[in-house]
Amino acid sequence: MTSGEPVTAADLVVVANRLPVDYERRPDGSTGWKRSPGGLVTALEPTLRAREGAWVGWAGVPDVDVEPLVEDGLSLYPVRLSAQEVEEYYEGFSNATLWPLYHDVVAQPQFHRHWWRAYTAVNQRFAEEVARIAAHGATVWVQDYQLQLVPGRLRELRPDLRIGFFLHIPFPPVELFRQLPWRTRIMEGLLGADLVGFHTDGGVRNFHWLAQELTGATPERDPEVVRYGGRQVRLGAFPISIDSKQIDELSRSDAVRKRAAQIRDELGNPTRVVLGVDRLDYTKGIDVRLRAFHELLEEGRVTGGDTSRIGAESAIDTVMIQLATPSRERVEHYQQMRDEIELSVGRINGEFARVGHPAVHYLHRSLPREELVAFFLAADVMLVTPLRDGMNLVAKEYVAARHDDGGVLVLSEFAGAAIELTSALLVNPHDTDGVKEALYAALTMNPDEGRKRMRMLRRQVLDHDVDRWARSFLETLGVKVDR
Ligand code: GDG
Repeated sequence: MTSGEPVTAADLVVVANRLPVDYERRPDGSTGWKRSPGGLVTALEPTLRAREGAWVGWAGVPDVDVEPLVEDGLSLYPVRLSAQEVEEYYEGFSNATLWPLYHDVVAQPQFHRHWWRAYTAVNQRFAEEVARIAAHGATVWVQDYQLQLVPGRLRELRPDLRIGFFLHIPFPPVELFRQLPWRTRIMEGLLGADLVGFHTDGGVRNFHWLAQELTGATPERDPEVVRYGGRQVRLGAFPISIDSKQIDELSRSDAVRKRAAQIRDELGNPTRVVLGVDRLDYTKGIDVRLRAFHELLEEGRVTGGDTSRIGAESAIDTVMIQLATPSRERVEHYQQMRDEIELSVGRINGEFARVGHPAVHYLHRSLPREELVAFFLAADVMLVTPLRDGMNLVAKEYVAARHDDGGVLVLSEFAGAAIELTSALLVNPHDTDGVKEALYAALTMNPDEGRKRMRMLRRQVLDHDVDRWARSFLETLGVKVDR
């Protein structure tokens, strides 16, 4: 799949922790690249291709030196990370310090000076690689919390560049951010950009305040601009989205529709199917929805696999499916949480399943895209209950997959998506009774009302896709995007 020479002076450079391909060591000893298609690459590929575009990131395997490559016409520049750096910069500072801190401290962040040192060293390396390959006056778009020092370092190395930064996770409230021992360094790093983007206005406000408090940046008349180091830094909310049309089309295909019907059949054709789809992460509130479902079973308002229980005739015959993609399995909090979730699933099934008919179906693996969309189409109720989430693309994907206007979305107020998806049943995930009642309301919703809500949700998601997101960020940064 690789051909051609990588560009040596790129006009537009995307910098992310990971490349859009993974380096693979195969069982037979050979090595190669596997595409790992994500929303970001889908959104940016046309623009990157239309210019002399390049992508800088880690190949996903430690301690390998790989040459720059061209993959489907896109120049990719791998950054080398040692096994120790993966442990300290990625699993440590990124995923055990910043991730919990930025998600409202739903788990305790760990502060270690050697993790911070690895984070600064790796950010420096990314910045140097970009400085080496970017053309004079090029545009650089830095992605996410793993690379917050890159804009600052890059500006020192290459003041000629136009630099944008987008944060995919929430930017935390002032009081929480101030816990970070290196808070001023992070703010200075981000202020190296010309444009700093967040999912929501809340992120913009938190950043605006902290920039003044920690770095002496001064406000401008425009509330989305601060002055720092003699330059103007623009801030803005750019809610990310999905390739809505692609999911809509996939969900209309014969294969996916057939598979959706088959899934319901395999579940024993229950009256209602409830679905959760997440990376297995403690921010996603998987425990919250299991608790709500468990209580509805205990109260006899729904029945799981065992329809022979006393009082079951008045209960709604409901099956829950939780798909949990393996994630960050070497980080301690994730191991603990996995154990807790699997314990809950076991308890619920122990009490409420019948042989061959579990009440909760739990899969800890990643599924192909088509299969995922078939699950969306098969589910009457989608439960998205994060304690905190930057956006949550799953909520938008569910909506895009419901070309039949069917299905009800129950969505946490603490997901960025709640700002746009106001016709969902919005819940506070800390309020178990509230989640339980919303789930029951979704299970018993009048079909006309359900369709009305879904139509409104679909209008929003189909009009605001990931292409529009990327275009609006780049245009605000001053890049002319022509397609
Ligand atoms: C971060 C922020 C923000 C999941 N399981 C499978 C699978 N997935 C796909 C989903 C979705 C993606 O993974 C998950 O995206 P989310 O947005 O829900 O969550 P994070 O991974 O935490 O993403 C988040 C996002 O960045 C973008 O800015 O929205 O707030 O935390 O696309 O469909 N895909 C396949 N099989 C699976 O089993 N194929």
